[in-house]
Amino acid sequence: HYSFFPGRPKWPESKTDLTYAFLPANNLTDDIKSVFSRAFDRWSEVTPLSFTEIASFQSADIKIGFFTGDHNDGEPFDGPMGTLAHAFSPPTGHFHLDGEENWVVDGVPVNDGNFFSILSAVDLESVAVHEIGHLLGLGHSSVEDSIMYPSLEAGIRRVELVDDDVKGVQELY
Ligand code: TQI
Ligand code: CA
Ligand code: ZN
Ligand code: ZN
Repeated sequence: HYSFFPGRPKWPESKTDLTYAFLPANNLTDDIKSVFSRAFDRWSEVTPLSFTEIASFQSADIKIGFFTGDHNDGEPFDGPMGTLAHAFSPPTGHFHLDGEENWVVDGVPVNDGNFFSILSAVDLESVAVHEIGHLLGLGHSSVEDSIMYPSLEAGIRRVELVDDDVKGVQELY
């Protein structure tokens, strides 16, 4: 079953048009950016929310960036595996990903593709859909195939919302 963060934080009722931006220093390719766009679509399809990419990192509601190690928010990243990403509850909008993961985009490793990196491959879209759930106010779910279930096997893709995810987010918005 789905859950919320303590105090049930959510984006204000008046703010259904949310914007997002990528950390300019990351210089992400269009392929990587489109993964996030698809991940946002999954959630906008079942809520009154819309998500639009804007250029200004400063003024975006949701700020997406890849970081390595300590990046000054008290939650340092840890290299391959362990923590993959973290997102803060509304209305903070910070969405950080560990730049040292062996990210896979559409089945293809972003960095190299050597045997060892394939063993720890993590599907970027799956993590993005999960973290956006957190950005919207969802905590973890006890339903095993839900997007918000707190575990994902290496190399596995899990991008489709299930009933439990939809019910959870629709209770908020
Ligand atoms: N990052 C954790 C997560 O997003 C951060 C976290 C731990 C957290 N406890 C929390 C966030 C409680 C909110 C509430 O869950 S992670 C997965 C999954 C992570 C884990 O890097 O461990 C995914 C990121 F579900 F596979 F375990 C993405 Cl999909
Ligand atoms: Ca890590
Ligand atoms: Zn961070
Ligand atoms: Zn989580």
